[in-house]
Amino acid sequence: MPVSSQIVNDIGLIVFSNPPLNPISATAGIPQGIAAELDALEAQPGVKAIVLASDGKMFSAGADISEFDRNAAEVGGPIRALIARLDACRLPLVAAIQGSALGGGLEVALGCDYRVAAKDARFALPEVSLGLIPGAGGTQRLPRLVGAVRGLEWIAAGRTISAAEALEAGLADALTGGDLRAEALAFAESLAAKGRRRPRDLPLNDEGLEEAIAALRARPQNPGLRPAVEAAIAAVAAGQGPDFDQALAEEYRLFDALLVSEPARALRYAFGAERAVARVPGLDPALSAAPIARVAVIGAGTMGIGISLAIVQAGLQARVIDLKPEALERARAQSEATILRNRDRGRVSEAAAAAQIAALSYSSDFADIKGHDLVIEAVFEEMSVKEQVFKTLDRLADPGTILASNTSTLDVDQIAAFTARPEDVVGLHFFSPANLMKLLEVVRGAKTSAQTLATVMGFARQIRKVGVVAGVCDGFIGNRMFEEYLRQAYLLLEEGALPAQVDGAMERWGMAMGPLRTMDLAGQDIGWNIRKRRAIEQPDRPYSRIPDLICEKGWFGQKTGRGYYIYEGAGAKPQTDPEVEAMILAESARLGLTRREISDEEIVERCLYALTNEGARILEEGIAARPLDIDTVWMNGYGFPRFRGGPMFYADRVGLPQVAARMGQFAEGHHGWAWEVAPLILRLTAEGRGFAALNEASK
Ligand code: 3H9
Repeated sequence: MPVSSQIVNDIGLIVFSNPPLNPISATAGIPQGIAAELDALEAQPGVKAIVLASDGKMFSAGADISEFDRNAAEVGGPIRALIARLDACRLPLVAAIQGSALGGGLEVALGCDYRVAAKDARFALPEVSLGLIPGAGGTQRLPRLVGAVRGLEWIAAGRTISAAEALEAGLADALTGGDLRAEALAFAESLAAKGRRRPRDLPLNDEGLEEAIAALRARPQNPGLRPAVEAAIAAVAAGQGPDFDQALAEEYRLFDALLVSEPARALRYAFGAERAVARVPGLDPALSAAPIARVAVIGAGTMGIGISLAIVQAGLQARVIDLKPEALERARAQSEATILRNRDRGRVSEAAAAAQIAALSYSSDFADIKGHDLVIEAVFEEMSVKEQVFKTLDRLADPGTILASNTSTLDVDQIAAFTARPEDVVGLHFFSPANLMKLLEVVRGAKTSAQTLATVMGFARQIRKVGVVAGVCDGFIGNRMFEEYLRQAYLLLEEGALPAQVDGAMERWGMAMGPLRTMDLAGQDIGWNIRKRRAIEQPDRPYSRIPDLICEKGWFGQKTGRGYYIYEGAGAKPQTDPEVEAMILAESARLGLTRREISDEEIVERCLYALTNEGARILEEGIAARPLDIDTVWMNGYGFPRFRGGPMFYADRVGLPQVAARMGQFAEGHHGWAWEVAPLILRLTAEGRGFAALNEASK
């Protein structure tokens, strides 16, 4: 039974259960069940108060997000009806909160008179991060308990509140380190004679609200979350009026409108996609990941340092192995400096920082890879170097140790063939800086075993990365698509745009950083090597010389102080470079192109549809299993705005027929190859379907 009740010493106890996280799911009958048990208990003459509790590690993760796209008009109904029922109850109500009370879960607790919580409980109304606002009374009841200014701050930031802060603010009424349910029952017993204290009946302290709203509006905002923040402001401000139900109706109206808005759709797609990537099609879900505790990282360069930091930050042991003692010393110094900086900035405690430093060890002896569950190679990106390393690993590593390569472009099958255990070999492509970036491309070789794959996906979770499985190809999912995106950026420069316009258009659209600034940050020299290779391998594709001209000057980007822009000093803003602009104009002239005015719209469409088109080819080749895998790569590794949902989701929202038609128009320019519409897009368009259908079909 998802909801049950009993009577303990004249106190009613309702317990709901919807594992693992207890969302208030109407499909599972949670709100209806709680209301029914409330009816039954209220009808019992001896019952003096009621405790509402849940089973499991968390009180509730909120309303059931998986229901939001089914019938938007009905989303609010059941949970709002339950809270109205709580309001109407004649008996005092106490919520017993363990773990977290989030979103709609917290709103149900706010429908009770009091909240007794475990000492380590946490509270949040995180709806804004989904492009929403609390839509079951949270914007009205929370401010009445903690004040309008504080309530708005918490809602607008989706902030997580500790139990201690909740107690201090009046959101929690008692904390316990002991038996929560027993404490909540005792608390209910102590107030049985007092009658009800409904949060809706409390006066609203709105002192300073106008100033707080002005300050909130003045803060830099993620453009995708701005509509939700504005709605939160409007809803909390509506609470200043005399009629609670009218304010509540305003909140419901704002929530219902946001629910079907584009940013909210994209943000909840992102939420689902980032979790769905862990369910790898064809991989037996019963196959459990072998635990990883000790990891050896081969190579003490930038990637090796970042990877080893990510490992120790997640509480595992990392041993960095490099033949050069001076590289190890540099790695040790850099890693310790990063950890201590995190400590000084209050990101980790003193004890955690000490534990991270202690979990790092260094060796220049390859024989020290013995005793490790996983070895991650992060040496120079050159097949002959990889060959040497993997032959050594094969000779020295314990049987069963997983051997991973951090290669970003090389053939993982070829690397696996250097060993006698290709089933234990896999690609783990980290993104720089590896201790910060969420994405981990998990490259499945032709012979990688299902067990190896399951274990490294578990490892990705352990180190708090979003692991996405990719097949073997040059560039895997992300970098292969990035090349097509960059190709358009370069061609746009030849045809009439300038760097600041290309970057500006993409950034205004929502990309964290424009393509040319990204290359300046990453270092132009890396791209240069790949492009030289491509010019030979792919003679049919349009090739712009502009980045080569810049590289020939030695302008590799931020690290050399110059790239597409001029950078004066560390962290300085990019300045327009007249010499670069002159070079671009000269190149257009050399090509015989009459430069033209290019709209921001064209820049955005060309860069994005190039991504979508290559993404479709990647799907056709089975390099990515589902469109959602591609979208997750782009949102977590390339600064694609979550409120746009990734290049495949976005193309669906525009409509594939429209996307294909625009590609056809672009093909009329002088760069035909790039706009040969991928057969998958043509097929889906003919079938009247979108990429979403492929995600659905894989469930
Ligand atoms: C809301 O409440 C609106 C109301 O104000 C108004 C209504 C009218 N619903 O993340 P995990 C699933 S909006 C459905 O891997 P963790 C999740 O998809 C909601 N499912 O665990 C996954 O399923 P699967 C406000 C949910 O420990 C499984 O549970 N609430 C929900 O890493 C495990 O999740 C939020 O925004 C849900 N609400 O992280 C909180 N939550 O295994 C959203 C989770 O099939 N949730 N699932 O892929 C979270 O932020 C994280 O899940 C949480 C746990 C921090 C709770």
